[in-house]
Amino acid sequence: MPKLDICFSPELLPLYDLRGQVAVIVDILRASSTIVTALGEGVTHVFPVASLAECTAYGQEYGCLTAAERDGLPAAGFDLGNSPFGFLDGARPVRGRALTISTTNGTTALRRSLAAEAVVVGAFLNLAAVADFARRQGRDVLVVCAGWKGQFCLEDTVFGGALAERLADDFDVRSTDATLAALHLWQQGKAELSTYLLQSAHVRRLNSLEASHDFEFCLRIDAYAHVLPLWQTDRL
Ligand code: 3SL
Repeated sequence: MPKLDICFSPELLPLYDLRGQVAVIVDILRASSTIVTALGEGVTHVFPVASLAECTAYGQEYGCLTAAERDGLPAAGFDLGNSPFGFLDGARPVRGRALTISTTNGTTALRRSLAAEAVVVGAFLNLAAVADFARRQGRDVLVVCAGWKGQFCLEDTVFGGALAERLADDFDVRSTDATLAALHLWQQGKAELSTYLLQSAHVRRLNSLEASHDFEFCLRIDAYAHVLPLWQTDRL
């Protein structure tokens, strides 16, 4: 039976061998949720990049929309920040456009995970799509939590627990303490997920940036149940 494990921070990635595995990149607040929303709202594909300079360069080379965030705030000089509402509120048409995005933690975590056999972006918004993909692949899964500047994040870990619960019949979700801990946290919080995660550091950070509506949106389980951002060559 394949195994599901959880890497609590990209800083821990050197401890894992990604080869042959499915890597699920998760940054619930907000990069992975924003990428899923963008694709769900008709963006054709996404170039996730680590640096702002790359974001500018991709924007120029491909003529695509640019989105960038640093320290929770939209970075200057780009079309959009990292709020899913940038793809929803209709202020800027996104359907049919490509997008490049750079965020503090999420897109960097993805770029650092490309040694995996398959790389997908996971969020509560597309939990079903990620679980279906993992089942079809039948390979070991590593959930890579983007965290915050190398530190553990509650919301990314709780997502790992939610995915482990969905896959519990088909995957070994009991062989690492990381997955056990994530399952316990998810089971503790799932009945009142928003209340539970209100305690988390990043929610407090977003609230101070007046982005609390983003938080509620990012917890909508399976709102984009069929959106699967899958890394192919150089894009999702
Ligand atoms: O670090 C990231 O990748 C971002 O998702 C953080 S924020 O939610 O935009 O602050």
